[in-house]
Amino acid sequence: MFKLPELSYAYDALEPYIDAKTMELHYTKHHQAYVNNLNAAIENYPDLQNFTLEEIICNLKNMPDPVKTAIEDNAGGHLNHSMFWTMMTKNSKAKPYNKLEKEINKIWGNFDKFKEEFSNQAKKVFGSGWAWLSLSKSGKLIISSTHNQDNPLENGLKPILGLDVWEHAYYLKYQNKRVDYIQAWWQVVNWQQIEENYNKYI
Ligand code: MN3
Repeated sequence: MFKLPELSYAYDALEPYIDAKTMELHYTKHHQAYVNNLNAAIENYPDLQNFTLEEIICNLKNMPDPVKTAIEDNAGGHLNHSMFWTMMTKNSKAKPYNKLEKEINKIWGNFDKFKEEFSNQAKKVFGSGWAWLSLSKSGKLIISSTHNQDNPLENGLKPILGLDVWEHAYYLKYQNKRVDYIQAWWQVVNWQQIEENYNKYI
């Protein structure tokens, strides 16, 4: 059965950018609910219980019809949030600094241009969803977004950076001001982890 992964920092570690109350609710309530609902959905399908999360996400179309939607929503929610927690740190460097930095500069010209495009993508997500930086099949970095809890893996992309723009991720502190949340979030991006994610795929 799937489990909530451990958080490697305290709920208040990302203050003032991500407030402790939001962090706690997001992790202990929202993420936990995705885990619980995913386990409930696969309860009667023993063979699915041996799948990794990634295997489930990459095989959504083969999931049993009665639980297909529940699996899509909750496996996605579990994977997205498991990734998201590791993509943030209180010891954030201002920007990527290695191979990823070079590649970003090559494609967008400089980091600020990249940041602007990613932020715009995040701002534009209508309703609930995520903004992503991923590697395409041909190994090119691309910015995209997904709705609800869809993950870029479903489209054959390899996600290395993601931003949750569901209201539950920011409403307590930022209310309707998603743009302010996006701007603040850049202060806690764990570029060391994002570089590692990138290196894993290239
Ligand atoms: Mn969320």
